[in-house]
Amino acid sequence: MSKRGPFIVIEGLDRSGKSTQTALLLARFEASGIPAKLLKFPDRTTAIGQMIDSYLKSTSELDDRAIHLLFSANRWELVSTIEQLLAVGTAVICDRYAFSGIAFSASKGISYEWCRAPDVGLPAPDLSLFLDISPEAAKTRGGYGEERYEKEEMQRRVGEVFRRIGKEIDGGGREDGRWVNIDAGKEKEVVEGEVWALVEPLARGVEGPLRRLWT
Ligand code: NYM
Ligand code: MG
Repeated sequence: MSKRGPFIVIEGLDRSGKSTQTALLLARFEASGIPAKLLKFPDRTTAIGQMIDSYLKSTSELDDRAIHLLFSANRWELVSTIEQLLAVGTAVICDRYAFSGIAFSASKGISYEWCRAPDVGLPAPDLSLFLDISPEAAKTRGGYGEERYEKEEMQRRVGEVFRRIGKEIDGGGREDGRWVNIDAGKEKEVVEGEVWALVEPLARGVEGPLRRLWT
């Protein structure tokens, strides 16, 4: 049976180095001659993504649950793209995914279960890497931008929810793939090496069907 592409997700707080590390990971795939595509959530290019973008930039206001569902819909609209890439053996690297959806909305006070529900059944990553950085260290990295949620206190709560998600994925015996915390306070070359060491065993393809999150 031919292998499908691996589905790799990189998560973390704002300023944890996700964009840098996903770009470096894509370069590793390319240097190894393995087809790979980098996706980013939210995908601000779609109609739904543009609504999310204006919410994050505070040029529009939305109910907390309404914006949560838009973030989720923004993933669902990319599912067929993800499935098609993986099926032809292309690796998919995602900068944020459903875990960000839960972590950010639950930290606003919406229940964890409610936040998770719309993402149940999405393609499950084979490996999720959490770039672990303290909100204090994140703040020193040039400070936060102007977007909603980029406040130290909010990031602290978001980090707590991420930790809960990680424990459930790794400890629940579920078919949701692996979750690994990486110390993102280290130099970017060191983090990159640790990321690649975890991804490399999957890089040339994965056996077995794509699993579904939380099913
Ligand atoms: N975010 C991202 C959510 O609140 N829910 C989601 O489902 C996703 C994917 O959007 N502060 C938040 C986290 C970020 C913000 O993401 C924009 P980025 O990676 O900074 O562009
Ligand atoms: Mg950001």
